Parts: sequence; structure tokens; C-alpha cells
Amino acid sequence: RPRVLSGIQPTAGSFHLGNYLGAVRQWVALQETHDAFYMVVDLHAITVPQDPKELSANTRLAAAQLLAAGLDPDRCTLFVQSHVPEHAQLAWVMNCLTGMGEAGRMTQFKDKSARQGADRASVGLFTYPILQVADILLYQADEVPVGEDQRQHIELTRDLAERFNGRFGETFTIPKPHILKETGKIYDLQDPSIKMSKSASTPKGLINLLDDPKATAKKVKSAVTDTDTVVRYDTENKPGISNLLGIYSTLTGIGIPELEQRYEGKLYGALKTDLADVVVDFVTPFRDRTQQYLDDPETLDSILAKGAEKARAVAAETLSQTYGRVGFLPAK
Ligand code: AQP
Repeated sequence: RPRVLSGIQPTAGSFHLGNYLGAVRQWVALQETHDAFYMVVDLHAITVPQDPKELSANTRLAAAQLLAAGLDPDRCTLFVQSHVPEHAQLAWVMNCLTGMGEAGRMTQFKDKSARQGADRASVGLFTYPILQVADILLYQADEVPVGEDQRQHIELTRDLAERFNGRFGETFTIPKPHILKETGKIYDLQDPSIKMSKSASTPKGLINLLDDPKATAKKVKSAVTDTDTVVRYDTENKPGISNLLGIYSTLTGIGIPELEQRYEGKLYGALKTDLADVVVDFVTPFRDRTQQYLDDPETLDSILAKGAEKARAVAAETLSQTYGRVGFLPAK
């Protein structure tokens, strides 16, 4: 079985619809066909200012949401990044292989540091993509299911893996991004020119899966569209409607052409009202299932402990090979 690895940050509490459709939904599908490793990336979460109590609560909450979304600990390895110390250890080696200019070209860092103020951004935020490189290479992942915004980081991973292999001998699998065209980028409901994002979106543009479903329905109904009246998938000229059609199609399994037909001659309001119902039907059981996992923290922690044990077995092997290749003297 080919291997996949991916991670999600526990920063915001609730996952948003972009996280789910862009990434987590693919994770659930891939656990059936791949040797799948999925983690809550708490090391990444501390690259921005954070509250320790919230971080541990949000780490459990992220794991609960992943299980609620359909990850099955018997079918995949689900763990917390800081439970596997090899991530930070391999990241150091990868830091030493990366050029300053190369790291400085990462657009996510540029955006996030600009938002925080360049002087306030941490060195951790700067090296975040390199930690991500280590995350992926540790598991010798063949594919990395992520949203479009992560494409550049996967490119960096490939570059560094090739560089390491070229300099020190074949060590790492070169991974490919697994990004779906329809859902790789879910857009903000109020500004369909930007991606739905926890830090850049306004509350009205962002659908958090754990929010009150009534409020969520309202947001869908007041999504920004265009002054035209035709329901047609056209990302260039009709980004708002296309975004809604993409979400609708993915959540229901109904193809976009069929949706276009169904709403032919109807106003945008009809599409939005129906989509609001579709979203509510998805988030309502999702919230309940998340709460059930949260109500039993012992079971949750034991799933994560078992996951970390499985992950460590793979990570330790790769790290030890890497250390050997670099020339570190083995500890006796
Ligand atoms: N709008 C999106 N459309 C599709 N996929 C998305 N992802 C995030 N936003 C969208 C994907 O979700 C996965 C987990 O993301 P993360 O934990 O790295 O969170 P993030 O990128 O920090 O999420 P945000 O909301 O985008 O945060 P900010 O605002 O801080 O940048 C990833 O696979 C990501 O591609």
C-alpha cells in the first residue's frame, strides 16, 4: 500500500469547511486504500502566540473532530505531533539543508508574517515549512493530501528530499501532493477572491463546523455571489456561485452539471437555501459526534497514545538512517 501523511493544526478550535473539504475528507477516503498517517500538528501551532490551556484542549478537540469526520484508528494511524519527538529532530537536519532565500520565498510565511507585523513573527513561523518537510519525510510518504495553499510546501519537501538524497545517499521517498481540483481551495463566502481561512476571513465569510447550525445556515444564505442570475460553474467570472456549487456538489455527491440543470431558471436564493440545508445536515451530526468523543477523554487519549506508538516506530527508523547518513556518531 502506498503511504500518505498529513496534518492539521489545533489552533482555532473548530475546523472550518475549507479544512474539511480541502483536506480531512480526502484523509477519510485515503485510509481505505493507503497506509495512512494523520496527525494533529501542535508543534506548528506554537509558531504564533498561543495560550497553553487552549492548546491542550484544542489538541483533543482536533482529534475528536478527525474521528467525527470518519477517521478510524483501526484503519489509519492518528497521533499528536509532539508525542513523536523525531519530528523536531529531523526538522533540525532539514533546517541545515535549507537556504535562507529558499525559506524566505514561502508565500504562506510572507502572508502570515505581514499580518502579524514582520518584527513580531517568530523564527518558528519562518521555519514552519521545514518542520512540515520533516513531518512528511519521516514517514516516507508517497502522497500528501492537502489544500492548494500547501502546494509550495510540498514542492519544498521534494526539493529538500532530492537534495538530501543527492548529497548523502538515497534516504527519502519523494512525495507528491494529493490536491483535488474541485475542493483544493474553498473560498471565503463574503470575498470569493480569497481562500476561506481562520486568520484572514471575516466571521461571515468563514464556516466553522462546530458553530451553531442556525448561524451557519444564515452565512450560507448571505454568501456574496454576483449581479447576474444564472447558476453556472465558471470560476473566473462567477467565483462566488462556483464556490457554492463546489461545496454543494462535494457534500451531496451530485455532479456540478446536474446542479446547474436543477437550478436553471431559478434565482440564486433557491440555490443558497438548499445549500444551507445541505450544510446544516452535514454539520449537525458532525457536532454531535465530536461531542461524544470529547465526553470520553480517556478513550480519546488512548487512541492517540496507540497512534503515537505506531508512528514512532516508523519515525525512529527514518531518523536513525538520516543521522547515520549525516555522519552523527551513534550513541552506544
Ligand atoms: N480554504 C481552504 N480550502 C481548501 N483547503 C484548505 N485548507 C485550509 N484552508 C483551506 C487545508 O486544510 C488543511 C489543514 O490546514 P492547517 O491546519 O494548516 O490550517 P491552516 O492552513 O492554518 O488553515 P487556515 O484557515 O488556512 O489558517 P490560516 O488562516 O492560519 O492560514 C491543510 O491541508 C490546508 O491546505
